Amino acid sequence: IYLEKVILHRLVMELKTPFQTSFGTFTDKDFYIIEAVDNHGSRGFGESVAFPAPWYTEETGHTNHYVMTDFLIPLLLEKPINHPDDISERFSVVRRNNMAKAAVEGAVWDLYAKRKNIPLSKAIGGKKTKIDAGVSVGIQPTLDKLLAVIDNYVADGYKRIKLKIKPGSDVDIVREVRKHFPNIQMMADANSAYTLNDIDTLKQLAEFGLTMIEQPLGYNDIYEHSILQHQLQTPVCLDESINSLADAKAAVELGSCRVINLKIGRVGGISEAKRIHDYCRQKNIPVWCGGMLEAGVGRAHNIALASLPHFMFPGDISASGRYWHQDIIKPEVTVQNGEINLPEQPGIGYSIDWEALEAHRISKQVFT
Ligand code: OSB
Ligand code: MG
Repeated sequence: IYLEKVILHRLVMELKTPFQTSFGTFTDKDFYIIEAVDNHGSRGFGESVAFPAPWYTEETGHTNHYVMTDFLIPLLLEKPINHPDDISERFSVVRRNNMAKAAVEGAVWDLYAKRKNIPLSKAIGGKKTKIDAGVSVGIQPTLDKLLAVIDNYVADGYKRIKLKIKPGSDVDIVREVRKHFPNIQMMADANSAYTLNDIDTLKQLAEFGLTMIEQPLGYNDIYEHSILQHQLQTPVCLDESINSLADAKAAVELGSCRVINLKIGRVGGISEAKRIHDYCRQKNIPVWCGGMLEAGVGRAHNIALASLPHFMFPGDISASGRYWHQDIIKPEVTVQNGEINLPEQPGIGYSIDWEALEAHRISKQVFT
């Protein structure tokens, strides 16, 4: 692949409704669409998934922009690329900044699959023709509101509901939701809101048949989660703690979790996500695809990743309309009977809706 230029489109998109987690409330996304153009005029697209504030990990839209423009894009344009799997090695001179790396690598993956005239899912080894859709439900102002929101998602066919919990908004909430929805596949995500002192609360949640509890302890922790998992019946799923294959190995070997949430941005790209997927498959640790409130381009990458065989649970991969009034891709992502069909077009399989993208764009920069 001989790249001729990289274009950064900065977009601001307002969420349909604010999304509340244990650490803060999101109202909009300010992020970048990365467009890579090669010497044939083929174009690939990636999306930076960091949030406007460093609440979930240390990265933000601003740090993504800085690292991409000062380091990653020059490295990318420096010499031709044999295969997208080589990019993570080339970027390894930059420490961490995984979401910035993944955004740039993602554009090259899309371009590579388009040049081969195959869907991205096939380019990375995916075999599924459809994937199961789940939905992450933010913390709601009242229990009635929460039940009404879940009711709508159940009616839309979502196969798994994830509840956001935090101290003071946990056991009672989960009990009530389970009472109203006795049969739904349900899990809880704490986004690091607890400590080992809360072990009794976490044990109480086991009564309500949660398929797993996500990231209960420190965002950087692997050791204390191993202590917790050895005392907890409910499988622990790690999200924030897993930023690389090395982290996944440490967590699995120490028994810190029985499930891993894989996010392309958090681990630095599709290539590293595949390596973690393959390792977890060997170790019999199921994975599923997490979400970052993505717009259409990032959503399309997630759909492709989740087509790999060891994605064993519905992901936080929902319809475009779950977050956006108008997405930036055509067609938009839709959920039918709780499933999303893998697109069959080359690359990410969705076209850019340029009118929509330009409506949300606040600036554009070209690098050669
Ligand atoms: O922990 O997975 C998370 C949203 C913002 C920050 C962190 C997380 C989330 C979600 C929603 O759970 C994922 C999505 O629906 O895209
Ligand atoms: Mg999470």
